[in-house]
Amino acid sequence: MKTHYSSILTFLIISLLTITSCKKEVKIKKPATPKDLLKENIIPKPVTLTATGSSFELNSNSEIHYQSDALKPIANYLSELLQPATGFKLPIKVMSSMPSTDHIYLSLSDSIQHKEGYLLTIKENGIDLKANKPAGLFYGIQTLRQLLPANIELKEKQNNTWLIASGTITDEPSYSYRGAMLDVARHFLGLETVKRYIDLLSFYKINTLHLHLSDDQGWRIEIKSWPNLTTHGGSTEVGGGEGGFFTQEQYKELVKYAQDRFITIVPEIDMPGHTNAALSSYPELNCNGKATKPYTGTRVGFSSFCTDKDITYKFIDDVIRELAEMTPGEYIHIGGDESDATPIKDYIKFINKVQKIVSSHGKKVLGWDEIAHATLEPNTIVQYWARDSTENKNAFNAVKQNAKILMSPATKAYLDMKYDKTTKIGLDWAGLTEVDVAYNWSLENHIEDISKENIIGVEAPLWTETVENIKDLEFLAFPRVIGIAEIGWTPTSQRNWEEYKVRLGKHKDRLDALHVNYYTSELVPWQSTVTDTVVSTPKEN
Ligand code: TNX
Repeated sequence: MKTHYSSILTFLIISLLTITSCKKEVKIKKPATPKDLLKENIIPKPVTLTATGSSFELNSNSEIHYQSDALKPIANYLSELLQPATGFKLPIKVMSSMPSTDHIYLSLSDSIQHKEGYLLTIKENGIDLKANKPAGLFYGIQTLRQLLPANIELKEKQNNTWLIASGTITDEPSYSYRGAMLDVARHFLGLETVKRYIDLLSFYKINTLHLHLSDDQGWRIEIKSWPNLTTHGGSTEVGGGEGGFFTQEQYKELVKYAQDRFITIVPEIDMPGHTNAALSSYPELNCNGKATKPYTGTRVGFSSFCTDKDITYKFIDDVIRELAEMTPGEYIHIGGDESDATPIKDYIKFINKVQKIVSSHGKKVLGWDEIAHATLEPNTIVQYWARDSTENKNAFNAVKQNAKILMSPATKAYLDMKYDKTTKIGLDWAGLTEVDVAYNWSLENHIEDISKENIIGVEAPLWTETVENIKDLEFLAFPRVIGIAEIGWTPTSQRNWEEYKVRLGKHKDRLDALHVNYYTSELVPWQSTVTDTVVSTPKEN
C-alpha cells in the first residue's frame, strides 16, 4: 500500500513538472491588434495594396535580418532610423534565408523586375521586404516608415506600441527620373541645409537632386584649376550677402550623403548666359578682356561667355573635368537658359562644343529646353520649363532629334512661385501655384504630342532669389514637392486631387514630427491623429 501511494505521488510530481516545463516551451502570443492597410496614407501612393486585417508589432525583441553582406548598410540604416523613437536597438544579422518568425527580412530577388521596385509582405509574425536592387529596399523602407505611427519620426523615445498593418504592397515608379532642383547660386545654402533637403526628399522616393551651382550672383563649387571662381566669384549673392561655396571635399561629402539615400546629384554649371560670377572672376573669359563687376540683383539675360575665344573652351573643359571626377551620376547639366546676350548662331556653336566636352569626360548632357536649338548628342536630355504652349517648340525640336524630355513646366513644377497673393516670399511670373495646381497635372498629358516614351521624368526646381534659409526653402517646397514626387511615381490613372488631398492632410503629424516648415494650405484638410505626442512646429512664413 505504501509503495502504491509513493508511486502515485511520484507520478503526480512528474506530471506536474512535465506540464510546467511544457508550458515554458509554449510561446504566449498576444492577440494581434487589427489594423487596416487600406486606411494607411502612403505618399507616393503604391501601385497595389492588399490588406489582411491584422498587424505586425515591432518590439524590443525584433531583429533585422539581411540576405547578404551587400545589404548590411541598408539594414543598418533601418535599425538607426527606428532607434530614437522606439528606444529599441534592433540587432542586424546576415541570414541567407527568411527567418521563421518575428523579424524583418531584407533580400534581393529577380522575381521583382523593376530596378526600383519592391514587394513588401507584412504578416503578424514578420515582415518580408524584397527588391531587385538596394534602391527598391530603400523605397520599401520609406513605405514601412509611413506605416508606423507618425511619432516614429521623433528624436526622443516614445512610449506607444509600434504596430504595422498587415498585407502586401507591390510597388514601382512610373518614371525613372524623379527630381528636385535647388539653386544654391542666388543665395548660397550650405551643406547642412542641402543634407536636410536630401533627407526630406528621400522620404518621398525622389531619386535626383540637381544643384544649380553657378549663376550671375555667385559661383558655388571649388574648381582647383581656376581658384578665383570661388574666392572672388563665390563671395556674393542676391541682396549683397557674403555668399559662400562648397569645397570639393564638401561636395564629395554631399554626393556620398545623397548616394546613401539613393539620390543622384546632378551638378549644373549654367552657360553661356547666367555667367557673371565667372566673368567677374576671370577677365579673359570676356570678349573685351575686362572683368565685369559682381552682381547682386535679380535680373536675367545680360551675361555671356565669349563664345569665340579658345580660352573659354579650355576653361569649360577644366571645370567639367573636375566636376565629372567628383560626380558618379551620369549627367552634367550645362544650363543654356535665357542666353539673351549671346547671338543665336554663337549660342548654337557653343552648345554643340560644350556637349562634346561633357561627352569627352564620360558624362551625358542635361540642359534647359533652349539647348534644343543646337544639334543634340544622342543621350542629351532636354529640361522643359515653358510657361505656356506658345513656348513648346523647344520641346518639339528636342523630340524630333530623339532626345528625351525632363518635365519642369514653370506653371506647375516651379517651387519658387507664390502659392497665392499673400505668400510673402517667392515670385509670380509663371502665375500663382496653389497645392492643387502643383498636383493636378500629369507628365504624359501636359504637352500634346509628347507622350510617355519621350519623357524621362519630372523635376521641381526651387530658384532662390527670395529664399535665404532652410525655413524659406521648406515653406516653398512643402507640401508641393510631395505632390511632384507622387506625379513621378504613381500612375496617372491612380491619382486624383480629391483623394490625394486627404492623404496629404494626414501627413501633418509626420511633417510636424520632422519639424518641416510647410505651407498649411487651406485646400488641404490637415488632420492630426496623435496630437498629444507630436511636437508642432511654429510656422514662420
Ligand atoms: C527663370 S527657369 C530662370 C531662372 C530664374 C527663374 C525664377 C530657368 C531655366 N531660368 O534663372 O531664377 O526663372 O523663377
